[in-house]
Amino acid sequence: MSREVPNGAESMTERRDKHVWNIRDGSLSLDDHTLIMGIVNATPDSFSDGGRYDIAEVAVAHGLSLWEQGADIVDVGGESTRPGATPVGVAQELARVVPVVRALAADGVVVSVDTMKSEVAAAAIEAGARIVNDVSAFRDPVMAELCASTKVGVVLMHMLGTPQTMQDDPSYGDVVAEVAVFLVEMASRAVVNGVEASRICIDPGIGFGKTFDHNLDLLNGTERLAQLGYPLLVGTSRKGFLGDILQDAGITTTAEERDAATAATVAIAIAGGASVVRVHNVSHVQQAARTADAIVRASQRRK
Ligand code: PMM
Repeated sequence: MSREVPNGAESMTERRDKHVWNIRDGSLSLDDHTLIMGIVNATPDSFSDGGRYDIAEVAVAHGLSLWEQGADIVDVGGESTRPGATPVGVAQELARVVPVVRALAADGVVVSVDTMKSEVAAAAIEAGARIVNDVSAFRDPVMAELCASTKVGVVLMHMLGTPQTMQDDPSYGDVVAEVAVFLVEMASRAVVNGVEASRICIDPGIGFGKTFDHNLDLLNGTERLAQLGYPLLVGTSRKGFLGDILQDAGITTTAEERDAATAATVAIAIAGGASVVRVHNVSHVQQAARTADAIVRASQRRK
């Protein structure tokens, strides 16, 4: 089941030269192909079954199916971060996330936990999570130390404000420059707090305190963001701005109907140098990602 780089005795510098992302107990190659992070939202609003199924069971089955489709990482979250979403308490998030992480990790899946809470991250790591995906980039003061001591991979994402406030008139001078400065600062702060640079991945946070134009500017700025010295993750999957683009083109879509639009953004992100894409429909997006990879790598070989 493993698609990982063997965990040898190389130095950190050698590993960075070879373009790997170090995670807990191993590393993921960034050279072979763009990594696909499949999304599992273990939240009741994500399943339209009216509560007929046990959420954990459905979430585990979904995670396994994404893994079998070729996801390199399965990202498990128990708190919706959509604009205006109601925050959930620690106990509830723990109850949603930990059983799903444990079951997937036991099956050999590389699991990341999508959380802003160090208590949830700690329990998820204990249950087998190897990456912490924190959309707040370590606002919880314990998070950096936890990630440093457990040697997990980390995703540090840019968000303006909180999911409750982030879409209240977000404004920037130069969105790409400001997001870049923030990400470099957060990564440096993580390093100061003991997180090895080779474990850090950065993410501009598409849709998190961004207008329609900001999202497009950030995607057009992928190349700048990918040159900041850390692998870049881009998460556009099914997001509202894709609905707006399609609406402008006379195409009305639900979120689930935006996988072709997502695939277009994935190709653009990969052309700009993104190393990881976070998506709902792994099998669909994988075709776009592998195609973009082949084109980008052919041009790199000739340089
Ligand atoms: N987007 C969402 C949740 N978590 N994590 C990262 N690193 N990047 C993202 O863009 C991101 C995320 C919100 O999307 P969802 O509710 O569809 O999962």
